[in-house]
This record gives sequence, C-alpha cells and structure tokens, in this order.
Amino acid sequence: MIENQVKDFDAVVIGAGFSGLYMLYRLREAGYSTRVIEAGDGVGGVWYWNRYPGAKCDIESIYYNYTFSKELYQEWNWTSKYPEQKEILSYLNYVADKFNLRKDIQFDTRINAAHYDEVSCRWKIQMNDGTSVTAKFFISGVGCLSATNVPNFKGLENFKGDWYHTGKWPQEKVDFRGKRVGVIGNGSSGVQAIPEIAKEAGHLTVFQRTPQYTIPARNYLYDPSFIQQTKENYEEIKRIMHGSPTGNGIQIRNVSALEESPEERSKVYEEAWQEGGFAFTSTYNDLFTNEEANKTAADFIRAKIKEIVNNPETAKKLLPDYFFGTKRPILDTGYYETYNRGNVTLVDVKNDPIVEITPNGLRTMAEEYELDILLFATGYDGMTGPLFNIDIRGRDGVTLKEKWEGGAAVRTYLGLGTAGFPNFFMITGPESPSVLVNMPTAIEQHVDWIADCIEYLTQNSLDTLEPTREAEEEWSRHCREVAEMTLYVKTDSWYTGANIKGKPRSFLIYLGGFVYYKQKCNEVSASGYDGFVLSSRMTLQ
Ligand code: N01
Repeated sequence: MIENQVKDFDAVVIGAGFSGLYMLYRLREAGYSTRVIEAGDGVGGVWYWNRYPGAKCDIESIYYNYTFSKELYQEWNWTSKYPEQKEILSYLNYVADKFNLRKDIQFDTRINAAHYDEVSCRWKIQMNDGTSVTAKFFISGVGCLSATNVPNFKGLENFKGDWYHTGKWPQEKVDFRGKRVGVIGNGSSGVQAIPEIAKEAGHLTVFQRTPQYTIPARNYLYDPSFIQQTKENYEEIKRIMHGSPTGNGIQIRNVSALEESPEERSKVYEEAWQEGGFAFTSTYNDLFTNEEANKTAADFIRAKIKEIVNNPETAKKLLPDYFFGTKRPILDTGYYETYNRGNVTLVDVKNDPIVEITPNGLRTMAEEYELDILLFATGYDGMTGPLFNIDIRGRDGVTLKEKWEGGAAVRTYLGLGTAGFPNFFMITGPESPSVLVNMPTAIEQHVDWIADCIEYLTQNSLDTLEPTREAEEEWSRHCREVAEMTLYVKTDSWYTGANIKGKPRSFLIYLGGFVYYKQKCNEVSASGYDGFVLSSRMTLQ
C-alpha cells in the first residue's frame, strides 16, 4: 500500500521526452497543476539516453519537431536533413527553456508505482526516492522504446572490460581508440553505431544474429535558404504532418510493384536508392502487404549488398531473407561498406551461437573473441515493457500486467486508455499508430486529444473517464485484423515481441493509417466520448 501523499496535482506525467514536455505545456497553459517525473537528469527522453556514436534520427528534421508553436518553428534552425542526437537534444532543451518547463519537472526520479484509489478518485504515485504524490490524472509519456533489453548471457558479470547498451549510453565519450570492440546486434542502433566505431576501434567484431536490409540515408547539410523557405511554409508543413498517413512528408506512390516491368522497377528502385532515405520504402504501395511485391524490393537490396561487399563469404552472411521492411526499415551511412575494412569481422551467431561472456571477451560455440569493450545494441522490450516496469494498478488493485496477461491480452481503446484504469492516459500507447508514424506528429495528436478530454471533464464537472470493455475489445480486434492483412506479423521482430524471450507474440501498432486514426479519435471526442464511461463523484457515491 502506498504511504501518505505529500502533494496533490491535477496531473502527473511520466517522462520528459517529446511527449511529456508537450503534455506539460498544454496542461499548464490550461491552468492545471502538473508534475512531470523524469528518470534522467535532463529532458529529452530517448534522445537523452541514446548518445551512442552515430545516433541520429531517420525522419527529415523539418518534420521531426513540434508544430504547436509557430514562433518555435521560426526560431529553430535544423542543420542537416537527418538530425543527429545532439541536435535533437539541444532542440528539446531549447523547448524546455523557451516555455519555462523545467520548474515543473522532477529529474533523477523514477515512478515505482501508481495505484488508483477508488474512494478519492485519485492516483497515488510513489517514487523511487520514497516520496509520493497524488493526482487526478495519470499520464504516461514513457515512450515505446525505453525499457532496454540486455540479453541474459551467462558470465556478463565476470567481464573485465567495459560494456554498454546503446539505449543507456554514458554522458562522457567512450574512447574506442585502439580497442578490441564487440557489438551484439545490428538493428537501427547497431547499424548506426557500427560504421562510426569501426573508424576508431583497433578491431571491431560484429555478432550478427539476423542480417538486415538497410538503405543509404545520404544525409546532407541543409542550405540556409531551404530552412528559410520551410519557415515561410510553416502552415503547409504542419498540414502535411498532420494530414498524411505517416505524419511526415513521405508520399507513397500509388502503384503496385507488380504492375511495372522488371526493367521499370529496377529503374524506380535504383533512383530511390540513389536518392536515399525512405524514398525506397515509398516506391510501391504493396511492399508491406504482398509477398511477391516485397520480394522485388528484397532482391534489389540483396543484389546491392553483393555489389558493395568485397568478400563474397561476408556478403553472403549479410543477406537478409525475411520480408523487407517488416523489421523496422533502417537508414545507414556506409554500413555494408564497413565490412570492407580490414579491422572489421562479422560473426554469424545464428550458425555459431554465443555461449557465454568470458572475463576476456565472448565465446561462441566455435571460438573465443577477446574484447576490451562490449556493446549491446540489442534493443528494447517495446510497447508494454516500459509500462510493465511500473506497478500500475487500477480498480480492485488489478495491475496493468495482470489485466493484459503479461502482454498476451493487451486491450486498449485507441491506445489512449484501458478499462479498469480511470483517468489513466497513454501517449502513443499500445494499439495506437505510434512508432509507425512520425513520432512528434503522433505525440502532438495524442497530447491535444488528452488535454481536450481533460478540459471536457472539467467543463462538465466530471471526475472520471475510462474506456468500456466493449469499446476496447472492438478496437483491439480491429487492430489485430488490420495487422493480419500485412506482412509485419510474419516476421520475428520487436514489433511482434519476438525479440524478448517468453514475451507473448502480438502486434501492438495500429496500421490503419494516421489520417483514419485521427478522424476516429476526433469522432469519439465530438460524440461526447463514445466508448468511454464518464462519471462524477456525486453519481459514484
Ligand atoms: O533494436 P532492434 P535497436 N543475441 O530490436 C539483436 C528505434 N530506433 O535498438 O534481429 C544476439 O531493432 C537482434 O537480432 P535479431 C527504431 O524504432 C530508431 O537497433 O532479433 N543478437 C537485432 O539485431 C528501432 O526499430 C532510430 O535476430 C541479439 C538487435 O539485437 C528501435 O529503436 C535509431 C540478441 C536489436 O535490434 C530498436 O532498434 C535507433 C541476442 N540474444 C533506434 N538479442 C532512428 O534512426 C537481440 N539481438 C530514428
């Protein structure tokens, strides 16, 4: 049982990343007392923790920002097409300063537990420093990818060198010069870090379980005149972000890959490859729904890998065979080329599995590799992981983990709330479009919806709101049905939860498109929150 509270707030928000900062801004502007609790000693969320070499965003800068303030958009200058982690972190610090947000953020503090009290209709929130607060609204801005996954390899505790996870990178620079470095994992984080570390390390050994498709980012510095133009076109950029299926400027060609001849397709793929970025994933409209269409893109990239990588044995190990794009598509800067360097070795740990971490390195079935530094680019327990790490209890003391059966029975209404957990909101929660939409766009839409909802409750003297079981059953079923129509569910990935041992398989990202999703959310609010139960304490007593 949580101890006596110290202070009562209208709202408590978890995390000071893109979500928490904007949620704080909206609620405070509307006059609600709000406290953000942040584990790090600064703002930034994932961009605070992911400081590994090469970390950058693969959404174009001019779309990877807030649109709620025209003034902010006019003031900030992005320097390159794909912003580096440092620049995004500076941006979020600028936002925090501009809107004077820090005074309502409690840093260096984790929320351990949040229990709903049915008598007071308040959330009782307990922190890791022993303090607790209460709040009418409890809002998660914890992010989809904040629970790091360090696989439980035998012997890690005996490793004499230094080891790091990409998602919990130290603030000080890690010096790889002359060192024997091992990297486990080659998803988005590994693919960004590997070429950078290879430039510095004495020797780099990459332990790869599944090869990946990656597309050249071809990042470049923006011309200041281009940035000036985007400022003049602020309204148009905002319209594109909030009115497109992916929440950014990417337009998918409305053509099937199978409608065009092999020659035409090669030309289209080649042009997109040369252009770089997600132009490649936007070439055809059925790459993620039709196996045959998908194979045309996969074959093209496999041919590129063979062309780029000099050693045929290494090239062979790098050839992926799952459906292209069904693990998160990756953009790289010189990833495949890195394997042409003399100081880089690729080890296929699917064929030669890792047995243990030894005091001096890592041992596979066939060999031992001596290492000074070991890097885990092994990803996250996505979507449910960060929520399950907090002891969140709704009505009757039922935990979120119990209600969702450890992830086997996740049920939400629009990914915004879940029955039995009154006044609990999730920003980009499971079963919302979240990571398959440009995150700042998805976040702004959710924060605006939540802030408007809270205002509606206040204006109508209502105390609680929670989804009905029927509404969430229906929404969850719809999410699963849409996902089943795609190739995503056929691949083992963090999207399907297959990356975490014992995690139930499920697909918790809504794939019906951001425009439809937003329209549905708007209809729900316009109807007076159809699918939710709203009540006042007067009626509860
Ligand atoms: O994690 P991942 P990530 N033994 O899960 C391997 C976002 N992001 O941190 O494929 C050996 O993708 C695992 O192998 P396998 C983005 O949404 C965005 O790279 O499971 N290997 C895989 O190679 C992204 O999708 C940016 O067989 C093991 C790797 O570790 C998400 O974050 C940048 C293993 C994990 O790849 C996660 O990316 C970075 C084991 N026991 C991240 N366990 C942008 O650019 C795992 N692996 C915006």
